[in-house]
Amino acid sequence: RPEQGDGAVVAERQTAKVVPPPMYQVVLLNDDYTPMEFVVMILQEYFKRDLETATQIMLKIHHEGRGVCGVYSKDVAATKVELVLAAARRGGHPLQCIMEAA
Ligand code: NFA
Repeated sequence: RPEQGDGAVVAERQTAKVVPPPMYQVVLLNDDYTPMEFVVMILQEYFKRDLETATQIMLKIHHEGRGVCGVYSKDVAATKVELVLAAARRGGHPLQCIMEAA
């Protein structure tokens, strides 16, 4: 960073220096026991999806085995996984939730 004789720092054009933070997908996995309505509720409550979108994501998980609920920074994704797993255990459901690099 260039400096002048009087100590003033001169602004310099910034080139290809700002890198975005790594992002993580939060993924729900299908199982045979968790009720569909519970999964829809989880998607609305913890991933801020409206009823129609939550239902579409739930059905995708049901049919394809897994589905992305949202993409977040590492800390936010990790917190969502913990909150979803805690809610599932409270409800007595085996629902699994994981995070993976996006
Ligand atoms: N497969 C579950 C059922 O038939 C529903 C489900 C959907 C579970 C998405 C987990 C994730 N009750």
